[in-house]
Amino acid sequence: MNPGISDFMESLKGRTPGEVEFHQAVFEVIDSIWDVYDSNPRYKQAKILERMVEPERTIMFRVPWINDHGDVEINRGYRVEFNSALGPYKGGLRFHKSVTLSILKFLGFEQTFKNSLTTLPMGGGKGGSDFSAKGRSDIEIMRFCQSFMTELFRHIGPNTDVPAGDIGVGGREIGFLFGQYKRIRNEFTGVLTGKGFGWGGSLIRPEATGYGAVYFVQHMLTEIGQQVKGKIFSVSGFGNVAWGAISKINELGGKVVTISGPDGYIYDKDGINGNKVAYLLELRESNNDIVAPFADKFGVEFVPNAKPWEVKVDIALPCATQNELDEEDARILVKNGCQLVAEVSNMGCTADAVNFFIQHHFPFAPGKAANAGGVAVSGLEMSQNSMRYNWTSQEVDKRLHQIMKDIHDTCTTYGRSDNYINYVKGANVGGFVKVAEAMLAQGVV
Ligand code: 2IT
Repeated sequence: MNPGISDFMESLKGRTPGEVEFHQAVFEVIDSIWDVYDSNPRYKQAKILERMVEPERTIMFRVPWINDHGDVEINRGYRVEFNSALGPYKGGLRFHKSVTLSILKFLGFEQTFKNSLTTLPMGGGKGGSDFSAKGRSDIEIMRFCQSFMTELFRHIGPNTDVPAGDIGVGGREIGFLFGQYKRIRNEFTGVLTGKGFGWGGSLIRPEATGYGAVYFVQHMLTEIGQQVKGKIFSVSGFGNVAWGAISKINELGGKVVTISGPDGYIYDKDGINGNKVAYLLELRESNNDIVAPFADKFGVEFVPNAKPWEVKVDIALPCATQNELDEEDARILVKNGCQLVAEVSNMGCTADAVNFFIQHHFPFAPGKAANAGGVAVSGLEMSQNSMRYNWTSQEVDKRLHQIMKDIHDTCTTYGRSDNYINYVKGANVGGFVKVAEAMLAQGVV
């Protein structure tokens, strides 16, 4: 490893002990952009990288609430306001028992570069809680969301910080959070995105992450002379992101044979289509966080305690969570003839899996490029809220298409070499340069 990179990482680890996911996300970026950084004395002199890895502000707070039995429960709430060089902090809220400061710092750091790639004026942030909806009633979820917002409201605003959904936070939770913000502030503003259509939400926002990822995959396939039509896909997860991706793949003539949950994966050789796709939303709303009921309902195969990457497919799309696809999975996919992997979850692949793909010149897209369609349509929701106007779904979809094409172009501009497009390098350099230039222009702040 380049000594400059190892010194930088050692120093970071010394200041942020134990934050392994954050270290992983930083290393991936530093490794890609080091040559650009090293050869640009302006960046070094202004300590741009050292500043970028330190969030501008980190808020941690107590979230007390009362469950259906009348007992008091306490969760921990967070908002990491990472970087505002390009616009208000922007990024989702994750409610899941695995949430820690390290997880939210990795997500907020990634979000800064992702948002930069979208071409829209958004800084980077992320937040959430170790609260999990699993086994909770809708009323408990509402009480939790209200308590969470009773502290968060003072830190956010339509020109300051605009949260949205992530794992465990969908339309239902955004509704409860928005209602409480509006009540406390006495203001109806675009302070959150992912709102329902009819009360400030954008058409296509629920579908946007999955649709955008499939548009990105279409551009990747064009580069290797292929198309979605006729391809077999494996997808992990069964939430909003998987749902959007599967809908678009079906529309374009591809076939999805897997989905997964914490309990195992579904194999459906006929393809997950028609009312099976709509059922995914019901599964999520049930608050059980398992995928097995899908097999019972549709009479298809359920493979317990396993990941879908062992299935032979043409294209694999991790759509669940970080580090869900490791080097062993990557080797199996490639051995089975897989032709392309795109992360739709954030940091869906381990560092070793990513290295394996790049070393084998295998077409691989990182989440910050492939899944940027979600936050991009959040940016378009902010624009519509500012105008107090709604675009049609065709209008939003057209803009989403253009943004995904622009991100693909940025990746090829910075990542193309002889006969391989390194999308990791392309996305990181492309995202970095814009943020770095804005930080330089704004002085030492
Ligand atoms: O990871 C992500 O980009 C999101 N969860 C969406 C963030 C947003 O502000 O829409």
